[in-house]
Parts: sequence; C-alpha cells; structure tokens
Amino acid sequence: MLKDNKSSSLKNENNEVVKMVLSKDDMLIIPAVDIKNGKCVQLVQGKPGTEQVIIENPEKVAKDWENRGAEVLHIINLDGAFGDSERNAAVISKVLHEVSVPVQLGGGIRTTEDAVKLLDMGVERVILGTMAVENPENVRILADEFGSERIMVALDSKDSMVVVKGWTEKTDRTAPQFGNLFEKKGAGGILFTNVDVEGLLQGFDTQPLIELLEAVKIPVVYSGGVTSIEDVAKLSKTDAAGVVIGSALYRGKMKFEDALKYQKTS
Ligand code: AMZ
Repeated sequence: MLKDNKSSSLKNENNEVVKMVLSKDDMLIIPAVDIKNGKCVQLVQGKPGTEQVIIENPEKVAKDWENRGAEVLHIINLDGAFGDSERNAAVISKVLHEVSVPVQLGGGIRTTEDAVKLLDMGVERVILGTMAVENPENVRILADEFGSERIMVALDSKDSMVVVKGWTEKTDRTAPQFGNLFEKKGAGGILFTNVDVEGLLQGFDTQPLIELLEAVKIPVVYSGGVTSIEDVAKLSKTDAAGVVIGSALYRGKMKFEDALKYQKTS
C-alpha cells in the first residue's frame, strides 16, 4: 500500500482509498499483537510473569492476522509500557515493514518525539497512555501536527480509575473524566481497556464502556475480557468503534473469522 504522509489515507494495490478513520457507525475487529522481550505474548491482567502465550517472530503473527482479513492491527510494546521502549524497537520496525494494513501502536510513547518517530515510520495511530495523563497538552500538540485521527488515547481502567505506567499506578480520575479532557485536547479516538477483566477469559460488563460512550463524542475502541462470539455480538449492539481481541484468539476461545462476521464498516 502507498501512504500519503499525514493524510490518514492509504491506497491499496488497486489504487482504492482505504478508510482509516474510526467511526461510531463501524465496529472494527482488531487483533492484538502484544510484544514483550521481542516475542508475541498474552498476559493476565497485564502482569509480567503471567504469560499464557509466547510466540516467536511477532512480525509473522501480525502478517498472519492481515492474511486472515484484519483491516487494522493493534500492536503494544509491553516493555515500553513498563518503561523500556527501546527493547522492542527492532521487532516493531519489522512488524511495520511486514504488514500493509493500518497499525495502531502503543506502549512506551512517553515524549512527543517518540510519537513523531512512530508516526513518521508509518504507524497510523499512536496510542498515548501515561504521557497523555502526565502532560495532556502533548495530545493537543500532536493532534495539531498530525491530525486527530492519528492520535488515540488509552484509558485503562482498574477499580473504576484510570491507571498508567504499565497499569501499576492509579490516577485520581475515571475514564469518562479523562475522556472529556483528552477529547477537548483533540484526541481522535479512545482505547478503553477494562484491566479488571483483561486476559481472564471470563467476559466483561458493558456498563463502564457505556458510561464512557455517553461522556464523549469521539470513537471508542473496547478491549478487555472479550472471550466469546457472544461478547463480540454484545459489543456490536453498543456504539463501540472497534474491539481489540487478544487472549481469546490466541487461546482458541474464538475464531477470528467468526468475530469478523460482526465487523461493521461503512
Ligand atoms: O499489559 C499491560 N500491563 C499494559 C498494557 N497493555 N500496560 C499498558 N498497556 C497498554 C495500554 C496502552 O495501549 O493499554 O500500553 C499503552 C499505554 O502505554 P503508555 O506507555 O503510553 O502508558
């Protein structure tokens, strides 16, 4: 695919423009490729040492999701989220080189320079967690420079409060509160993760998502505890603009092709 710099549009091999912008009218089914120590892993509630899945060559995993029909990929640099973003730099650049579909990427983007570097490398949307909480004005700076569509904020919620720094530090605000703030700062989308249920493969309650959707106008992508096809069906009845699925796909609880049946693109 060819990419127009900063225009947020891609053209495929047939010269057709591929839609990149998240929308509440759509629901994208987005596979997660979480990277730790150069490998694709799945953690339980984001805790290091709980790896349930460890696969070599994340770039091959990413390419496989693309070949199976993923229109967007969700890549997380877990070492980055825990404070060591350099560790997976080489493998992330391999992933970006390997795949053609748009990538949203987060974990360890702690300065505007980190974000600019990744956006210039072809990441479609950077996901900002800790930096957005610590310096909300950086959301504004990046949205002004690259366009809101390319700036997503992560609202990771634990016991109803937003957590940062690899989910180890609690803030004093809820997801709707930070959602309002980041929307004002120009964020184009929100990744909402329910940390309490993430990786447990036991489903989730839609209420926290619905509360966030009511508080903001920008698109919200849901993540956390999505285990069965019924969970995906449940989300398709909300205004979620997408759903990130990790453990359920890697641990055989759900077939990606079945989940794709619930994908809505306008
Ligand atoms: O699994 C974890 N412990 C974890 C995780 N998956 N911690 C953070 N993250 C993800 C967030 C967000 O997408 O969901 O990393 C991103 C935020 O990273 P940072 O470095 O910007 O706070």
